[in-house]
Amino acid sequence: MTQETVAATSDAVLDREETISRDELEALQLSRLQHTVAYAYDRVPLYKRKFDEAGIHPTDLRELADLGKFPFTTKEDLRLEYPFGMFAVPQHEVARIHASSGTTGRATVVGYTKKDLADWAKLVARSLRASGVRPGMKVHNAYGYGLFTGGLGAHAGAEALGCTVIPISGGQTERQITLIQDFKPDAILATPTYLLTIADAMVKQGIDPASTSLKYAVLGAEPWTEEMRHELEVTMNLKACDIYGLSEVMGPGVAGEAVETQDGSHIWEDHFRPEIVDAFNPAVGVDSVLGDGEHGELVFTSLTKEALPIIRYRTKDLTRLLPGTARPAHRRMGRITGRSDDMIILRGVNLFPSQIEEIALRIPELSPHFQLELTRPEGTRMDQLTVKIERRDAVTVEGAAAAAKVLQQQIKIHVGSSCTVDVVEPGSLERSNGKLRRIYDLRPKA
Ligand code: DLL
Repeated sequence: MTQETVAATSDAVLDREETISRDELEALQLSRLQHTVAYAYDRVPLYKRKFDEAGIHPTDLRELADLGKFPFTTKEDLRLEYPFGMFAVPQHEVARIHASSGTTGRATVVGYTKKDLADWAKLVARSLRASGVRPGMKVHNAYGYGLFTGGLGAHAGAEALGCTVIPISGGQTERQITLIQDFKPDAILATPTYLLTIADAMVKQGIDPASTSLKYAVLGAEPWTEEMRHELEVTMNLKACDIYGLSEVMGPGVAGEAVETQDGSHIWEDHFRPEIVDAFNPAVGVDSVLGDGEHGELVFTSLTKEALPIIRYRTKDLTRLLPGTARPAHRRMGRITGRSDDMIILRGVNLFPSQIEEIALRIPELSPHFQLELTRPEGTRMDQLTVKIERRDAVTVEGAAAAAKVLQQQIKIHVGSSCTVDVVEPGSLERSNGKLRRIYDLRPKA
């Protein structure tokens, strides 16, 4: 452990910044923020241009609320500056590059200095520790390795915490199961839907998923619900916590959940300043910033990053900020209900896949394996939603048909949308290998 750490809870040593007061934290945020906006303005032409256009200067940032006067940064900005235009250091100081898959346009490229990598590892270690992982534990890392930040990000954090890391990456589910049986890891790091795939495959092999050595799961990279947490905890007999992050801001470990409270991820506010803004209001300015507890789009400003300082990045993730609990100075984020660009608008009603997950998992006959299909039957202008969902193994076809009716009614009551529910055979829908695609938009392209 470094000198920055002090003893805090009975069985874990926390970073000093995890235990400071809110006042001390905000003072730290202000000085780091003042440095970051000046640093970004001086080193990244895009920020200079945007600040100048908005008539704002780094010296205008006198208190934390002044951040609301600065322009937002979007994924589009990163795409336009592809590949390295947003980097604030010369290339030889960039120790690592990651990138998004680029399936919906040009990839977004992010970079890290040696210090950025050390900070990232520290924050992932902090998140894992909050979620129950301890030095000396064996950690099975099933996040994908490569340009995706999940694999290498989680790996470095687990190593920094002092764990034994098993770098299996995503996929090859049979092999994952063999290694879990043979190596007896204490913790698993994966997307929630991939952990479900693993549990399912275990059952198929006649292995009880509750019988493994796994005690902790640290899950993220896609939206998931309390119902899914319950499903995984019961099926696998472990404690499942959330980890949140995004590559443009760092990667996994921007926020992490405490196992003793399991009440949402604490945003590590000594490194990131969060804001919630009105997702559908393009206005820039202090007025567009919403208060704690209000639902909107999460926006982040990095406070310590060197290679890719990011100012007011629009994540498109919809959630709200809540007061800190297990780490009182650091605010929590509510569950991500969805992304603003993943929202289905069905005859005027907004709908997210996580709402369907929440409702479906309360119906015992239905499994967590579902897809949403959007169609527009020929000759009509009406969009139609079909929920394809697998019945549980032990359920009869008649039982499943009754469950389908219940699901349809519940969606109508709780979401307000009419849809068709199609209960399908167990094992017939595509399984996740990482981030699962839930929405299949089969409507004719305009
Ligand atoms: O998914 C980083 C990550 C890896 C986080 C492993 C956690 C674990 P990106 O590929 O850039 O980075 O995708 C970021 O994924 O904006 C959210 O929409 C979604 N996301 C990430 N974590 C969560 C979570 C990684 N815990 C995007 N809950 C984000 C809900 C999440 N959504």
